[in-house]
Amino acid sequence: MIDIKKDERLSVLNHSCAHLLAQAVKHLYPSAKFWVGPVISEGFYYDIDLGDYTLTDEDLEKISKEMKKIAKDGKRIYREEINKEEALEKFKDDPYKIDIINNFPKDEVISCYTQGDFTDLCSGPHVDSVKECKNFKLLKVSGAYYKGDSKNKMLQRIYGVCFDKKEDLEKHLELLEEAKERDHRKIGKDLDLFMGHELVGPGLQMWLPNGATVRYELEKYIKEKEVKLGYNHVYTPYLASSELYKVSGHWDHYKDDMFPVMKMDNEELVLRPMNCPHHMLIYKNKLHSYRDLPIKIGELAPDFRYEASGAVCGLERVRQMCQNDAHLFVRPDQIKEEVSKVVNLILDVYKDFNITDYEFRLSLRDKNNTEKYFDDDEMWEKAESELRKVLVELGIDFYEAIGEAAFYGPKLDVQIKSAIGHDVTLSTCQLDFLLPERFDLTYVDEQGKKVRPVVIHRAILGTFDRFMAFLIEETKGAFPLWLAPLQVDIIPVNSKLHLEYACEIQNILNSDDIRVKVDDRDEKLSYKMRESQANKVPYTLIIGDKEMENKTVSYRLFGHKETETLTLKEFEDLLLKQIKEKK
Ligand code: TSB
Ligand code: ZN
Repeated sequence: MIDIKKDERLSVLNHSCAHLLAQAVKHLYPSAKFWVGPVISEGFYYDIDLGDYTLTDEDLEKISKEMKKIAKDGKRIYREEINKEEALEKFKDDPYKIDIINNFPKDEVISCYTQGDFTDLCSGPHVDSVKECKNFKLLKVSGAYYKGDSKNKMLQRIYGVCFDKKEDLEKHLELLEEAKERDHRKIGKDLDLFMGHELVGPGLQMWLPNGATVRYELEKYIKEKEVKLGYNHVYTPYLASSELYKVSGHWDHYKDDMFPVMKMDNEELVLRPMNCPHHMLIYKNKLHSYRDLPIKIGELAPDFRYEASGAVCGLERVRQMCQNDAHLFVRPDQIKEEVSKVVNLILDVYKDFNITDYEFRLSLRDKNNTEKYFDDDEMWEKAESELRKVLVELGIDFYEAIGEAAFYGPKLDVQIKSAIGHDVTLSTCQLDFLLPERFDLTYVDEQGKKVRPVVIHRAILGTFDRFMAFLIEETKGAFPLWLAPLQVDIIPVNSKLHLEYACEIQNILNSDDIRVKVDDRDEKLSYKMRESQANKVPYTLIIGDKEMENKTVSYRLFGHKETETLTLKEFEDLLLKQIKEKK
């Protein structure tokens, strides 16, 4: 889907359309007060204060009609430059605009844009005439706190999008509809994969049997892969004394993302936001020689993060997550090789899941943000350049993002886009010279001296939560055979006559660990087949007289209309082969 903000022309057009929206709102609700109306990747929005009144979908239609009228009238849009004093006078009835103006330096030249009877404070640029904004659509209205702060008043945010051509708008709206259909929250509900509940709370999802089956397969898949690569898996507690996070530095640099301390007697416990500190202690539990390194400690580990309630999103952003985590303790001379191996593992896994639409991002620190990042220029420069070198050597395209590093070091993140357009990190590989220092980790080098190892933090599937969200959207819920919650749905044509043979097939496939069910309900065949398709079961078997007599199975593959027939043995072998090959 097009990123409006990245397209220069569309960006200006959408900004002008935000003004057009504000003008229409002002006509219909003269007491409306306006905050800001920026362009975003999805189009534009405007934050508006309408007192106690809450806008409805019908109101959006009314506003839309008024916008069309103004656009048709076709007034020109004029830029005007004024000084601060004039601006304060011009917008004296708009407290939010006054707030913005007050933040300008005294001798700032302030620009505003006027179209007909409406003037807005704005740095521009804009299109020449409101006529150009006629192909728009208002998408939705939602609440938004003034300045994004929940202590402030809730304003109403109207979202919209605008294109030059009617056809482009229509195509875009179609894509939006499609994205809604692909949204993992919708599919997750339709296919009984996971659920939330207000009594549990925002960002806390429950995995239902279907979703849990997929997750179990994912866990098995990645753990087996890691074991082959020399990882050792551990289990560690989800709680720890707050002291642990004071040693690690989380207390100073990550506290806002953690749940508050639990105080008992004279103890202070916290829910862990990451697993690194526990793994550091496991490494430190023994003396290590240079010959033992790299040591790879892996864990499928639950973590807890205080994500804002407005930011949580299905399984994509949760407050309790389970990381596919590992910490690699390496010698400095092993950094390049081990980071390359992690990158190759990411690429290998992506091949298995047929993931092709992603971007590598080198996430760097923001030097000016001393609150988030520990202060050691030399350490940062070294770590950042090591990661950059690996990407260049592997010939991987990437972009750099300042301010996206972890507090302990730079990251190599793999970014993907969700169906509704969120840009999120799936996999990550991070280089860390800090935690080994803070935990005083050592190994004995060839000269018998104690020296520091380096830590690589990495999560290949990221978290099972976010990976599942991604997988649901990629497959639209039609999981590949090896992951499908139910792999084979057997429908006897006659639930009495053909039941015995159906159960015989079920037993054979069951003994191969294939997930299979016999649908012996007293329903019509066509109804059962439709339901099987709706549940996106890879193989639907139809078992009647012919199949029973010949010891064959007739099946329909999900999404196909034709029926194929094989002997039971051939069918069994086909399934086993496909599961093994992860087709
Ligand atoms: C890789 N200490 C490292 C670890 O060793 C770490 O915690 N890195 S992280 O903060 O980047 O998190 C790892 C991965 O978890 C991210 O790449 C992302 O895929 C996933 N993740 C982060 N926050 C959330 C969340 N709120 N909900 C779901 N998944 C998340
Ligand atoms: Zn870590």
